[in-house]
Amino acid sequence: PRNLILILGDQLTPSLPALVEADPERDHVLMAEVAEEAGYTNHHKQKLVLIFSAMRHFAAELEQAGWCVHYHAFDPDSAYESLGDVVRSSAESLGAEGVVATECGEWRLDQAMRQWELPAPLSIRSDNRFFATVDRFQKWSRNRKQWRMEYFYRELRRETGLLMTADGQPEGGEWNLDAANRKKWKGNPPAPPPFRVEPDATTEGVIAEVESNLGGHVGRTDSFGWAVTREDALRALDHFLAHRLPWFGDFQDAMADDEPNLFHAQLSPYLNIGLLLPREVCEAAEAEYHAGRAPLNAVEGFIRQILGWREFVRGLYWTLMPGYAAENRLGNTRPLPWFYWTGDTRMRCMAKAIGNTLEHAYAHHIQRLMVTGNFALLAGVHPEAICDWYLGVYVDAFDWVERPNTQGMVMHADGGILGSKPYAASGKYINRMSDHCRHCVYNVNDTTGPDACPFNSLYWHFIHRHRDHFKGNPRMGMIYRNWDGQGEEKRSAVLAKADEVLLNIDAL
Ligand code: FAD
Ligand code: DLZ
Repeated sequence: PRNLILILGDQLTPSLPALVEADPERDHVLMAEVAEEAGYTNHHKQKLVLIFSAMRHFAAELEQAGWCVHYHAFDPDSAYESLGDVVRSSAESLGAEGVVATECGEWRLDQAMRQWELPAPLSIRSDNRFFATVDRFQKWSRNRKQWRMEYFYRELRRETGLLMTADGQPEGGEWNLDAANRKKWKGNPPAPPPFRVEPDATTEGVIAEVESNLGGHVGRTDSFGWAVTREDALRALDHFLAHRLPWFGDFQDAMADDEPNLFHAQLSPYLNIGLLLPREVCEAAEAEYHAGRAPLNAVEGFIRQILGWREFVRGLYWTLMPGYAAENRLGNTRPLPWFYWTGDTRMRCMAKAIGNTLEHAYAHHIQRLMVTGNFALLAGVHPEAICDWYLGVYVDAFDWVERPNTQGMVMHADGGILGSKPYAASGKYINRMSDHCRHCVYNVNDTTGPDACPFNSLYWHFIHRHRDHFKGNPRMGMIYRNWDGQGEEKRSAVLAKADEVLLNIDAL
C-alpha cells in the first residue's frame, strides 16, 4: 500500500480526515486490539467489550465500503504488546510507504506515538470531531487570568449559532438556565427504561474472549447492553430525544434510589469513541426545542454539557498536560477505600452509585461528582488513586475527559483552575437531591452520634483542615463563618467523629 492508516479504538468515525483524504484503491487500514491498551488501567470489562466489538463492527463496515483492513484481534499470546509493535511490523511486512494516524485522545499514547520508530514516515492528522481545536482553546485562554467554562461556552454558542437567535442573542434571553435545573425527582414523570441493545454474535464472541483473556478486570459482562455500531448509537440518540430530553434539565442534578439513570442521555461512550458526533447530537437536541417537544432549560442544559464542558475540559487537558496529572494542591495521601471496587459499604448513596458502576460501567454525573467524588474529596484520597478508579470503571472513560473532571472538578487538586470552589457537600445535599438517605442505616440529620452520616463530620473536617487553602476564597467565606459559629465544644466533637470515621474508613 501507499499508506497504512491507523484507526484507534476511539476513532471509529468514517469522516476522519485520515480516511476521507485516503484512497481505498491504494491505502490500507490497520486496527489492532493490543495488551498495552487493554491493560494500562483496570478497564471495566464492559468498556473492553464496547471498544473491541465496536472496532470489529467498524472494520467490517470499512471492508464493505471497499477498504482493505488489517485487523489484529486480541491474542493473549501475541508477540505484539503495543500499538507501536503492530504498526511497525505491519508497515514493514506490507511495505507501506507511509503511516497515517489521527491525533489520539491521551497524553500517554500521544507521547508514545511520537517516539515510534517505523520503517516509513508517520504523519499525524488532526482530530476534527470536536467543535473547537486545541489551538482555538489556547487562543481563548491565553490572556485570561481565570478560565471559566461559561465564557468559553458562550463563544462557542456564538460561533456555532446553537440556540442563538437571528440577531445574535441567546435563545430565551439567557445563556445559562442552570438555576431551573435543580429539582428533586419524586417519581413523576416515571423514568423511562434504559435503552439497551441485545448483544449480536460479534459482541457475544467478544464477551467470551474478554471473560477468558481479561477476566481479572473489574465489573461484569452479563448486563452488557451498549450499542456497538453507529446505527444503534443513532437509535440510542433517538430514544434519548423522545423519552428523556424533555426532563433532562429539571432533574439533571437529581438522584433516585431505584432509578440509577433518570433522564441522563447515556451517550458519552458513543461520543467518545466516535460513533456519534457532538455537532449532530447538539443539533438534534436543538431541533427538539424548535419543534416544541423539549423546553429550553432541558435543551440548553444538555447542549452546555457537550458544547461547554466537554470542549472546555479537552482544551484544558491538552493545554496543561503533563503537569496537570501531577497536581495535588490539597496534599492528599489517602489510598482509595477498598469498597470503591466492591460497592460493599453501608453508605446507601455510595453503595448504589458504586453498585451501578460495577454492574453497568456507568453512573450519571451527579453520582460521580457529588457521591463517589465528594466522598473522595472529603476523605482526602490521593488524586492519582481516584483518577485511576474513574479511568477504569466507566465505559466512557478516557484520560482527556476523565482527568480534568476528577483532578479538577472533583478533587480541586489543580487549585481551582477548573472550578472556583470545591464541590464539597455534607449529607444534607445528598438528602436534598435524592431519596437515598431514607434507605440508609446512617442518620443524615446527625453529625457526631454512632449512626451519624459519615459525610457530615467529614465535610467539616475537610473545611477545617483546608482553612489555609480556602481562606482567601470569597465563595467560601460564609462556610467558614458557619463553622466558626458552631462553638469550640461542638467543633471538637465533630472533628473527633471525623477522625474516627477516617480511622475506620474501610468499614463504613
Ligand atoms: P449526560 O448527563 O446526559 O450529559 C450529556 C453529555 O454531555 C455526555 O454524554 C457527555 O458527553 C457530556 N458531558 C456531561 N458532563 C460532562 C463533563 N463534566 N465533562 C465532559 N463532558 C460532559 N465523561 C466522560 O465522557 N468520560 C469520562 O471519563 C468522565 N469522567 C468523569 C469523572 C468524574 C469524576 C466526573 C465528575 C465526571 C466525569 N465525566 C466523564 C463527565 C460526566 O459525568 C459524563 O460525561 C456523563 O455522566 C456521561 O453520561 P451521560 O451521557 O448520561 O451524560
Ligand atoms: C481504550 C482502548 C482499549 C481498551 N483497547 C484498545 C485497543 O486494543 N486498540 C486500540 O486501538 N485502542 C484501544 N483503546 C483506545 C485507546 O486506548 C485510545 O485510542 C487511547 O485511549 C487514546 O484516546
